[in-house]
Formats: sequence, structure tokens, C-alpha cells
Amino acid sequence: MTCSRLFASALTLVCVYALNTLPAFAKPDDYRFELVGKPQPQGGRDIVQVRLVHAPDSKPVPDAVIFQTSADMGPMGMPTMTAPVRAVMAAKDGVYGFEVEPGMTGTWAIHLAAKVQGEPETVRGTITADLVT
Ligand SMILES: [Cu+2]
Repeated sequence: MTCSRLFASALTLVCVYALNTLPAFAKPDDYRFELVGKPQPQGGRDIVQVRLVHAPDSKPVPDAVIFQTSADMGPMGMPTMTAPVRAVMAAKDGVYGFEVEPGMTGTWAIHLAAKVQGEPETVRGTITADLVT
């Protein structure tokens, strides 16, 4: 076996090894967001608590960075009606708190995008919540 052949077969081994380890990584759709309790209305705003769960083992994900949020009234046929959302509290046990300022009482969709440690792809999800002005 020549030197380059040896190198090529070693490279193949490395590639096969890398492919075999791929399923060990979680996929973005392995995660889901869940509404925790009832949103708490507070002077025109609602505090909404959301748990990020790793679905295959139902474990909360405590160390995610939720970097994108938005809310709209799509569930009530008003997808162009939007509301500001902002993170309000430090995440605890995989529960993340947000404040939404809905312009209208009703069912809202809250869209979230998160970076999860060890997960190269962005995790996205939507929850629906009944909010009160
Ligand atoms: Cu509306």
C-alpha cells in the first residue's frame, strides 16, 4: 500500500466515523416550546412564561438564548396585527419569561427562535396564548 493510499483509506475511515456520529446530534425539531400556566395580565401587558423542552426525553432546556420573538393575532385571522414582545426575567429551569403588550384581547401566536448549546441549527417554535389588554 502506498503512502497516499494509506492516507486515502484513513480519510475514508474518518469520514465514515463522522457520518456515523451525526445522528447523535439533536435536530432542531427535537425541541418544542410550551406555555407555562396562564399569562398574567398587568396593566395592558401580559407576562407569558414559556418552557423550552427537548422532546425525546421531555427535559427542559435551561441554557438556551432566545434571540428572536414576535407576536401576532394570526390565530384569530389577524396575522398583520402584531405586538411587541420582550424578555423580562432570567430563565429558570428551562422557563423563559416574556412581556407582551397586546393591542387587543384574544388569542395570540408568539413566535420564538433560540440558540441551544450543542445544537448548530436555530430552534424555532410557536405557542398560542390568550392575552388580555
Ligand atoms: Cu386583533
